[in-house]
Amino acid sequence: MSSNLPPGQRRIEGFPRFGLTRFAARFPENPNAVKLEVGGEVESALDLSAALRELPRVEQVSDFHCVTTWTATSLRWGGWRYADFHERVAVSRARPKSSARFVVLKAADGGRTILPLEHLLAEDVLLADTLNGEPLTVAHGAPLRLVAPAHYGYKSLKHLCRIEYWSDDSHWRPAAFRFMDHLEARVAREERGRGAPGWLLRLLYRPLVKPTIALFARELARHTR
Ligand SMILES: Nc1nc2c(c(=O)[nH]1)N[C@H]1C(S)=C(S)[C@@H](COP(=O)(O)O)O[C@H]1N2
Ligand SMILES: [Mo]
Repeated sequence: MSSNLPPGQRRIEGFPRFGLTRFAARFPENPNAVKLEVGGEVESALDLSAALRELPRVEQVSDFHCVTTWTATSLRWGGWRYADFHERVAVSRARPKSSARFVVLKAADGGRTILPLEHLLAEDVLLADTLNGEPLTVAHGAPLRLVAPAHYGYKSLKHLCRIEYWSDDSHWRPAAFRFMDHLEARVAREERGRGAPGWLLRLLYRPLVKPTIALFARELARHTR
């Protein structure tokens, strides 16, 4: 898993805190209490966080690919499969329209992302609350985050607190510039952004890695001291 990296990716030591610059100094108000509202085109909008406890826990080891070209290898995530949450909890209790094709995910730091429902149902997509055997830290998305290893890191939303089911993507407003936001963002196909080829975005993004890691570390230190 770790020896052959996808196109344009380079292995990084450790696992840096990362994201769009404007999220560097934003943190969830309550990183200890899981909240998971389900809304959008559903019959009943409700908080389904308690229902997670009814689902089987899973662990998985996967690599994590940031669109800016760094890859953190062999991260051990623990939590619940999104497919289990969807099929055993969301469908029966929130009752999304049968036409639901897209899921918008929203975070307690103001972050958001979108994925086609079919990709969220893949076996390796988790709602994770542990990393390497420890509860998630604020740095890595406490109290709950999405982990979608086949997609660039910007789909693995940290501090997840709301999920919305939609029939189409017409409600979707990207958190970043539109060219940076691919609907699917599959790593194997190098779908880094839309309208611009992956190889070009690699070159644009690579110089941002070091300063962004430094900024996110600085703001975390300021927040936790
Ligand atoms: N809520 C939220 N989720 C987010 C981000 C963010 O800034 N806020 N950044 C995204 C990006 S670009 C990446 S690469 C990963 C980084 O996850 P990490 O900070 O745990 O390394 O989180 C993604 N999910
Ligand atoms: Mo990223």
